[in-house]
Amino acid sequence: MVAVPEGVTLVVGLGVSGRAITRHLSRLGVPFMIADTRQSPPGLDEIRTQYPDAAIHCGPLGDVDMSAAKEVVLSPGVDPKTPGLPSLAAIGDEGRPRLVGEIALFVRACRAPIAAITGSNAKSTVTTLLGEMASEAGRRVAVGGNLGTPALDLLADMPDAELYVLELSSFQLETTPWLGAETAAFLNLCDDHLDRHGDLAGYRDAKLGIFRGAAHGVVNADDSMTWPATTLPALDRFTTQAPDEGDWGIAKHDDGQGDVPWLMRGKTPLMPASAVRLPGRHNQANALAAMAMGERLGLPLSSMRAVLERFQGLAHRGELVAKVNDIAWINDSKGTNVGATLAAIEGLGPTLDGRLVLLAGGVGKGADFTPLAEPLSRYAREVVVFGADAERLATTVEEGVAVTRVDDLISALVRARGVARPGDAVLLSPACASLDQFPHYMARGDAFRDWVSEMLKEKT
Ligand code: UMA
Ligand code: ADP
Repeated sequence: MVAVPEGVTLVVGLGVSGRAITRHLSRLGVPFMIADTRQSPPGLDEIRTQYPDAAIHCGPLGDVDMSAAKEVVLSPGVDPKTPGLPSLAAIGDEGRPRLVGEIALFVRACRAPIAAITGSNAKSTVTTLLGEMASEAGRRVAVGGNLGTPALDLLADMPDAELYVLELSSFQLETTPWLGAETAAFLNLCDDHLDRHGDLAGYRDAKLGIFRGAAHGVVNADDSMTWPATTLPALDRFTTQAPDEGDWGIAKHDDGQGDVPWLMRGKTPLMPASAVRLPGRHNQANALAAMAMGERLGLPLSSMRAVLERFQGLAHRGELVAKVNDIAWINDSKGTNVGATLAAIEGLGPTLDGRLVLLAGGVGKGADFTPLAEPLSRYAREVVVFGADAERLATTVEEGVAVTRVDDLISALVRARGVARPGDAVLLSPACASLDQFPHYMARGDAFRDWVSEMLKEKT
């Protein structure tokens, strides 16, 4: 058993967040110790060199006596229920170490308004859109969180920021006792991370933390799971239908060229839906959510429109990699849950002359794949499954669509090349995390891209 010395902060996890936490504590001059559940976590030697005075424990957390610690700061990938950790419920109890995450430290140190975004899908897209809108309006804005740059690094990188736009995951929110966002959005909810949160209610509860102390909320009128459990000082709602008074939505508007769909605020037309460069209804919903947050932050409509008209989307989200022999190869590796894959199938399916060849599978995180069965029977030529939960996915959908089982993504691509016909789209939207076969979803998307480029070279 190793003990955390009296008054020392324990940092748990040596990943991207853990390293940002150590940098932050070091800047503040707070003494810390580090623990990681893995025997050889990544970056261990670097940390040893950087902080030679900090004690480091590698192995089970149950081997660490945390009772004298000033605080335990947990990385998001580590479950707060891991044996050895103080309980989350004990936050603030006298005489016991508090268990918090990186965002709690960020809130304490942050001196500018926070715009915070959560949801099962579209977080990165809305976070990036809002960041671009603020920047277009001339604001000094820092953008990060679950998106990539850890929130604590933003404080050091841009100490004079006027606004912090943060993408926050359920993992980050469950260890944030108070956020106090100027504007907070909960975009949508579908099965995801159930292996960690137990069930959908537990996952939703964690996400509702986005509203703790918020001055303004943005929720999805079409998804009651995103609505806060308590009354907020101000609330905006978005929908992909015609909006109620004051809501954000999409309705027909006669702009002199006939009745066409426009993004609307109540009865006020904002911009033609066709002017939003990102494709699909789901992205129009994303545009409305970003605009509702932007309006609260005082951003002019002209800046918000300009960004929506030019923003082409992030890599690995519905990204057209190539079109060969009238077959589109689309990388949606960030489709890591059923909701994202549904949006991809329903957005793309009706636009094709041919059909979809879907490549899917990996770690299903306990989700129910049933919602995919009907749209796949309508739009897919074949589903090629691979990875840890391939069999469960196959048995859920195979009544309505042809299914081929393969070992990995490369075999799935080879199979897809064999079955796709002109007019089809080969879509990697796995509805699963990649961690059984790849380090992360980016590596999976890169493997897809690389294979497609090699195929193109062979053809020329
Ligand atoms: N790990 C251990 N033992 C430890 C510490 C970590 O086994 O003691 C494992 C975790 O179980 C996990 C991996 O190491 O499998 C990484 O965990 P971490 O907490 O160190 O993660 P970070 O490297 O700090 O990255 C995290 C987010 N990752 C997770 O929440 C799993 C990143 O989001 C985020 O960009 C980064 O902080 C900066 O804020 C990634 C993600 O997949 C993109 N997020 C999930 C999602 O979007 O669905 C929530
Ligand atoms: P997140 O950060 O929440 O994972 P992203 O913006 O990275 O969100 O998108 C993740 C996946 O969700 C991508 O596959 C993307 O195409 C899909 N997506 C984007 N917007 C929506 C939406 N409004 N509803 C469902 N899926 C969406």
